Amino acid sequence: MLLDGKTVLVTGASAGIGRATAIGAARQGADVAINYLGDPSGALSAVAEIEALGRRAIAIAGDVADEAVAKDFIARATQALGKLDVLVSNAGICPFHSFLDMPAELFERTMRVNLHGAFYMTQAAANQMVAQGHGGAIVAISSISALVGGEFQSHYTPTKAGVHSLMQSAAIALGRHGIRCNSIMPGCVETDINREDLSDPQKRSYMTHRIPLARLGAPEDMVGPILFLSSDLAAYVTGAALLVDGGLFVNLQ
Ligand code: RM4
Repeated sequence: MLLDGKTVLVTGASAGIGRATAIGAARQGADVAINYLGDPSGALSAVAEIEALGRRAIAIAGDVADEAVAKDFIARATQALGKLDVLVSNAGICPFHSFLDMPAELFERTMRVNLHGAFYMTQAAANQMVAQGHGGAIVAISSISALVGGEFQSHYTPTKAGVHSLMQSAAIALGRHGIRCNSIMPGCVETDINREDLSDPQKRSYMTHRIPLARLGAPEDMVGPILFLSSDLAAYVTGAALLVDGGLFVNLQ
C-alpha cells in the first residue's frame, strides 16, 4: 500500500483526474478529503466509493480561485482526518477560445482558477505541513501545455506553465521542511474540460494520431504517476515534472 496511513487532499475531485486520484489514493490506504465546486453528486459518490474501501473521506465545496477557500479546505480537512500528508492540486478549467477576441473576464477566470488556486492551496497546505513538523508531498497537475502552445488555449497554457514553475519555487522554499513539490504533465486526457473540444471528430482523430501509444489518455492513466510522486517511493524527487502523455510531446514525425 503506497499511502498506508496517509491523508490525501485533492482539489477539483468531483470528476476526471481529481476524482480518479482520490479513489486511487484510498485504494493505496489513504484517507481522503475532496474539494469540489458546483454539483456535489460526483464528490459524494467518490466519498461513498472511498468509504466502501474502508477509508475515511470528506467532501468540502469551495471555489479554489478564492484565497479563503484554500485556508478553509485545509483547516476543515485536517480537522476531519487528523493531519495532512499530501496535497494534489488538480482543480482547473480550459474554456477553449480564440486569442484575438478573448474576453478579459475569461482570461482572468482561467488564471484565477488554474494558477491563483494552485498557489493558494499550495501555500495553505505547506503552512499546515510545516506546523505539523513531519514533511509532506505536494503534487500539482500542470500539463503538456506548460511546454507547448494551443491556438485556442492562450489563456490556459500560461497557467499550466505557471503551475509547474510554482512547484519548482515551492520545492526550494519547502525542502528544508521535508516537503516535496512536483508536477504531473498530462497530455490529451479526456475529461469534462475538453469533452466538447474532443467531440469534433477531426480534432479527436488528429490528437489520437499524434500519440505514439495510439489512444487518448484516461483519468485513470494519471493516477499511478500522481501516487508515485505522492509516496515515499519518490523520497528524493522534488522540483521535478513527469510527462504522462502517451508520447504526444516528443512526436514531431
Ligand atoms: C491539455 C492539452 C489537451 C487539452 C486539455 C484541455 O493541456 O492541451 O490537448 O484537451 O489540456
